[in-house]
Amino acid sequence: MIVASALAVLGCRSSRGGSTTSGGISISHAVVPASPSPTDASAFMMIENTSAAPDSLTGVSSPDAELVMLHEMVDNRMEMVEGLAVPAESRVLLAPGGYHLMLHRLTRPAAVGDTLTLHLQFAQAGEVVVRAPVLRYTEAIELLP
Ligand SMILES: [Cu+2]
Repeated sequence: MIVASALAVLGCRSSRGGSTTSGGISISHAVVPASPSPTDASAFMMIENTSAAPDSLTGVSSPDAELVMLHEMVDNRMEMVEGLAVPAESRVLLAPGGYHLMLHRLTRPAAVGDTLTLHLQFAQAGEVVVRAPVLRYTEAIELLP
């Protein structure tokens, strides 16, 4: 298990999101936009499978929230997604209007400057831990590729 800090390279925009690599899975641009809700927040990121075998995200948890769900926006509504396929040598982007993680019942409000820890379970790569900085909404969105 590898935990990478987003603070390693300050001043470089693309390095400000959380990133980590474990097995064939690389996570980058992990961000949590500061939430108007004290109890709920969303998280976005890029998931890349660098291996020659398909993988899938099967579950997410966080020490900073009681419940984390994978959602997809469909016709302006959020739908729960059971698992997210990450085909071999390909990328899946979690971004506004598409897939995202929903953090429910946060242990504390997600305020700018905080960092939330996400434990992503992959069928092949196992558990991948990434630390996602909380940024102002516009900053968070600009950071996504
Ligand atoms: Cu949602």
